[in-house]
Amino acid sequence: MNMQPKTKTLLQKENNFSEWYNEILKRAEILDVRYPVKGVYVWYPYGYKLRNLIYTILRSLMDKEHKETLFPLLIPKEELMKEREHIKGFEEEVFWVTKGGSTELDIPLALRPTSETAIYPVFKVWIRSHRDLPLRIYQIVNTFRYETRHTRPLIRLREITSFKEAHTAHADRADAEEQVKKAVALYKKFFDELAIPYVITKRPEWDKFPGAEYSIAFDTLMPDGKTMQIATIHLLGESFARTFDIQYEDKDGSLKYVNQTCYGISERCIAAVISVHGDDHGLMLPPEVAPIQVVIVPIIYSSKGKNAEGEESGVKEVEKVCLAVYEKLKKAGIRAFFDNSVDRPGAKYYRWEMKGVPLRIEVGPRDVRDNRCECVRRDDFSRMRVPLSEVVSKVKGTLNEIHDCIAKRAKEIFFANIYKTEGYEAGKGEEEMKELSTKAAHGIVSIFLCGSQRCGQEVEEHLGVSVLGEAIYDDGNENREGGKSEGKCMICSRKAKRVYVARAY
Ligand code: P5A
Ligand code: ZN
Repeated sequence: MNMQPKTKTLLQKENNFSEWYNEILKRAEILDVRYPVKGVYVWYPYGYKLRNLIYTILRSLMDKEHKETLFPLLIPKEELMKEREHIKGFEEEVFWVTKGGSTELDIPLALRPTSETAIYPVFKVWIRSHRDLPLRIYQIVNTFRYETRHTRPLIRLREITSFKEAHTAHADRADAEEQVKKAVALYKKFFDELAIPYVITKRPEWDKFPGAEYSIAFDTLMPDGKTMQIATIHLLGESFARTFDIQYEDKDGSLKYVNQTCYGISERCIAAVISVHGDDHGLMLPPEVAPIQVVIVPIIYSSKGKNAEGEESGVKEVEKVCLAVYEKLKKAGIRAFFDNSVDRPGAKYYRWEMKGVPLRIEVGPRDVRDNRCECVRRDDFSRMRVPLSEVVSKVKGTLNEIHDCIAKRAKEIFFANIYKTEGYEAGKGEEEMKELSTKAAHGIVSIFLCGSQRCGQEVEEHLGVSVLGEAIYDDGNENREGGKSEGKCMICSRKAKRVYVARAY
């Protein structure tokens, strides 16, 4: 497989994020965008490994309280159409299978855009008694959405390949609301492990999931100043239960509708890891999810392309030490790779920096003599000499440090780009609107808004932003501390709460 690009120009994440993003996907071998269907892409093996490591974390968090299942991709038209609000929201996004060979199907089949209408008819037969509750399941599948807005790899797909969707049923609303909180906590843990900062908001009425009572979303900030929704959690209440007749027999023998929630994450979480942490040298992967955590590079050529020491035995010695280091790391459970290819060290550095390998170990003849190696960190390029006897413990410690540094840096940038306004409570002047608009071009702005759709949409149009929603839950946003939590709507002057607005993906 020849997937190595020839050009080595430095990329510019800050100046042209969109180009940077597309180049990184190609050069780091994450996704091949040459598949001839719009919004549908191919995972390269390296990208798929990254995907699997990220989803292993997600799975292990889910498995604590959910059972993994697998439902069919095809949904009969009748089921998909049952829930009025739900289908209103999705009907323009559904791909249909209408033929088997040349025969028109009696019942058209939808490719799931999400699986409520595949799963809930089965919940109806699975759930009999209060003893069956709570029921918590999830699946990781591909879903299809006929997106009409600009499609983008990992971000806006027509085939979402890695849709993790959870569906739960509860005896009452209190238990369902408790589940919403648990899901928020679970997603917080997940994004914390990926070192991705976020705000958590309750979406406005007009932007909630079709069929839900309310929706909660996680949004992160992309390098171009736009937010991206990376997870959503919905309280469904009884609406789907009534539509699909999901009832259980309570302790007193009465029949009751279940109360439901659902929540989901897609490969946007991978887009976030790539975009938030990457730099002009390429990917920068948190060690937990890096397919290769440590790459070992023998330094046996001088800058002139010759063996620096000019002796064969030196080469062999270096290789021997590299192998020994590799074995030690592997034994310790570290994903190490010994790059013994014929490429020059410079080419190797370039390649593994592009691929986001957190730590590089270099071994040259002098290191062999001194029983040591040299470690170079991907996050700050700092170097450190390490005695061979300490290599495992030093690598482990350094990988942990790298995670913390990456997380800290991402958080600093994120919170530096959340702007809190105090003075724009109502009757805003032209100047103030301009200032708000400028700030919203770089990040997230917190303003006072009443809950009405009219005021929300006026702000959206005036500032060219989306209303993310009311900030809820403790999301570690120091920025929110200290300011007033209630004020007057900047449009209509009525009583209002703090709401985040931003330009959104
Ligand atoms: C929750 C899971 C749902 O579909 N049903 C089951 C609920 N919610 S959602 O908000 O519509 O989608 C969940 C998350 O999926 C991401 N997402 C996408 N990612 C890539 N391409 C798309 N076309 C796409 N559409 C949605 C979002 O992160 C969303 O929060
Ligand atoms: Zn208002």
